[in-house]
Amino acid sequence: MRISDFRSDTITKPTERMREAMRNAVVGDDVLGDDPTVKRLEEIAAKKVGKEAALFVPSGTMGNAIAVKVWTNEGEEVIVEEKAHIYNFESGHLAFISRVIPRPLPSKRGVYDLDLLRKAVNKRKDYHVPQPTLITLENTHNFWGGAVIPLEHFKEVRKIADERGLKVHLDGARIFNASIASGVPAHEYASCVDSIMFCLSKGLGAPIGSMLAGPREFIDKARHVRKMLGGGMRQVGVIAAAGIIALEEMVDRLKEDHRRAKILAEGLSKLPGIEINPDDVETNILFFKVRAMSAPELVNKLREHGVLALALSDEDVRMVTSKEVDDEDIHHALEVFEKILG
Ligand code: TLP
Repeated sequence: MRISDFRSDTITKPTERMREAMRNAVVGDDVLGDDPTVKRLEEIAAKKVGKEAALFVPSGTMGNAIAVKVWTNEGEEVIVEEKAHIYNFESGHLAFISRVIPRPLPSKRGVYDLDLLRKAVNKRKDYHVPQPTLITLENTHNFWGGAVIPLEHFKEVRKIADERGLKVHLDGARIFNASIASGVPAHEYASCVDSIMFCLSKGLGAPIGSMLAGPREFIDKARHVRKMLGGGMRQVGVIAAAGIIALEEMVDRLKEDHRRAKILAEGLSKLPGIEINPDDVETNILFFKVRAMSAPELVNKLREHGVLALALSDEDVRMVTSKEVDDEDIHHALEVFEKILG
């Protein structure tokens, strides 16, 4: 049976070019600072997002956790969007590692209400009141269905942060999806924030790894926190080699994933018992509501026919396109949906 896997873009497997680069990678002990392949990846990554320096980390979660730890002190407040991955899906590291208070704010598809944000930033200075020191952004926004956050919003958030000297961290796990969809280079988004994390292991296809980028002094501190968390890796050029291919060869093809997600969304929108607006699908992630049965029930039925998706609540299903699904998989998925719901 054909298996079409739409659970995530984290399922992507390394390309032949990556495997070849991994086999041939020149390596050294990166904790001692002598893995030339990691150094090259960190230079390429920093340059891509226009930052002074970058650090290779094992996961996006660790990259975000390190950034929060470096930018904040215990008991301070971190402003998060209420559906943000960093707040909802990273096992609570804000509390566990950084011991900060998340201040969730509502948004319109990941775009903060500027009045609410300004209010949250300009809190009364009073020793009773925990003071915010960091604002986080997410682009593309996962749980808003891969929404692209406009550059204009980044500029506005920067301005508000500067009113009280706050730092801004971007969870840019899928920043290249945002960039391909909007035509805005990744370094332009990054120029509005103090630090950015982005993943090599999602749509870009590397097997493992994310990058954290920012000012050199920030990255020096981040290297220390990475070691503390057990994220110092030794001959890791073996993996970094795949990351270099990811950044150099895998960005442009993301438009294919976006095109396929749109076709899937349009097909789904015509089916009874499914609620989705194809206009909301800007990149490679789509969420829809199921009315005909529960989301877990639908996902189980899909699985029986070789279509894998994730139920993220009783009524919400998420599907993600990646290099592991082709046009035939889209066709297969729509046929199976029709069989179940049609
Ligand atoms: N997202 C995963 C799951 O955790 C939901 C996925 O399948 O989409 N930021 C964002 C916006 C993410 O979507 C993810 C992973 C991360 C951070 C964390 O990255 P990893 O999985 O490398 O720790």
